[in-house]
Amino acid sequence: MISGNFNTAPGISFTLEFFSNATCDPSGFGEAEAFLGSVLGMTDAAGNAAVNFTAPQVAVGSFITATATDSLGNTSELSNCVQVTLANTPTPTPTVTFTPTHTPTSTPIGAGPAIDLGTGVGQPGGIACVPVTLVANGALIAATSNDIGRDPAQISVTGFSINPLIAPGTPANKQLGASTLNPSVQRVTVGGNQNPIPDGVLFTCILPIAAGASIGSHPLSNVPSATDTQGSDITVSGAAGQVLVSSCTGDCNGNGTVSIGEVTRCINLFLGQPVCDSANPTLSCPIADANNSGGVSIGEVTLCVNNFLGGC
Ligand SMILES: [Ca+2]
Ligand SMILES: [Ca+2]
Repeated sequence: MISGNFNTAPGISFTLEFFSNATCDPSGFGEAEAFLGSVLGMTDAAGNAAVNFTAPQVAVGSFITATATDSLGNTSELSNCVQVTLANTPTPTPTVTFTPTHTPTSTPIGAGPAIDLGTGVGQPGGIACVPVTLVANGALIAATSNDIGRDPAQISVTGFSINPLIAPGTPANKQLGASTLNPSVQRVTVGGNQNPIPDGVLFTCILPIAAGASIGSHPLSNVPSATDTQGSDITVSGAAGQVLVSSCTGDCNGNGTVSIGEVTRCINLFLGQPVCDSANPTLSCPIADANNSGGVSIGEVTLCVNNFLGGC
């Protein structure tokens, strides 16, 4: 059983169909001999839909193909064939770690406040979305500042997007400010009043990746500072971040494979979820946007599916 969850506009349906074939068409692309099953999403009034796909047993040596269909009945071409090997279902293989991932600052009891940079994943010529997260550990923090450094030859900056949950109009009512300290360091501030900031994402960095950027991890340095609700300086720590550059369309977390959950994220982007989500960075996946158009097409969903079926 493969499960996932959609969250998008209400009343939208989407189907992903899987087929098995005794042989593969000489073109390398699939036929659709035997229907295996489908992942179906129909969102409810709140925009949620659960999807489940039970993959039946498939003969070793046969070929798997897939199509994606949107709510208007537009169906993608059949994907390329993927031959079934010993693990004889198209279930996701265990994920393989190919680069060091964001070091989660596990914050022990009694630790001070921290403002951590996260990991963003993107392709050469694309963008990465890197969240910056406050863990107050009980401190009442009213304003933050982070000096965020990078190699400007590889990674540039188009902007910073405040988490809408703390933006003007919310109880925290915070303003975001950004300035350039030097060609490789940006200072980003969150503040404007003495209201405490709740734990969670402060803002997301939108970072264009050079077309010639090398595949792998590009570090982001982080020098944090903060003041409390009395206006006094308060000591904060902060983890460094990174941009993971990959060429695997749909590999939202940059671990080298596309999981069924990442296929679902590709579909949600196709349905209108933003490629960078400042309120919910775990939904961001700019690497699903293969042509850097700012959105994900049905053809790009098929690329995600192909990388799910055949690996990157
Ligand atoms: Ca992945
Ligand atoms: Ca696109």
